[in-house]
Amino acid sequence: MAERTLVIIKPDCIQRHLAGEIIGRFEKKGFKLVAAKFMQISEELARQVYAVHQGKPFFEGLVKFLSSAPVLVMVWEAEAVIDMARKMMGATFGYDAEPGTIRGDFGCSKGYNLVHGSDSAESAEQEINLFFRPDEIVDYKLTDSDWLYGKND
Ligand code: D4T
Repeated sequence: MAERTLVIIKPDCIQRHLAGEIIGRFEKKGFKLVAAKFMQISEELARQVYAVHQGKPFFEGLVKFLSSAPVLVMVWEAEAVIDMARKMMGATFGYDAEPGTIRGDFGCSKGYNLVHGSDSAESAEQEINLFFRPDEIVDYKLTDSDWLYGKND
């Protein structure tokens, strides 16, 4: 059963010209892009995205960072996409993320981390609803989808 996840290509990733690289990784993995929006996140929306971290010492800095410059917000769809996308992103910060992961390959910061991915089905639903109306999510079939999962049905 396909699930969906919200991915944000964060301000540092856009400024470092890495958006295409990140999109390419998800495309090549086999994920299906079903929604995308290039925008600058308001401080108010950034607070909502990271509401679970409210009160933590890094919260204000995180809100400032996320709302500081444009981002690309996307919804990707695949079976088990939430877990796979987070594995592809790696540990929270580049300085200790494994090589081969997005953060491990492209980041060495302890403050900026290039991408965001939903961490559960519940947060994916909540985060997708923060950025997209249902009619902004496109339902379609990828022509190679029968070859992705190795099933005969
Ligand atoms: P996100 O949510 O951006 O995909 O990152 P993670 O899921 O990998 O990490 P997280 O939820 O633990 O942290 C959310 C966000 O807060 C920033 N952060 C985190 C920070 O600035 N200082 C910190 O000490 C921690 C733990 C980075 C990501």
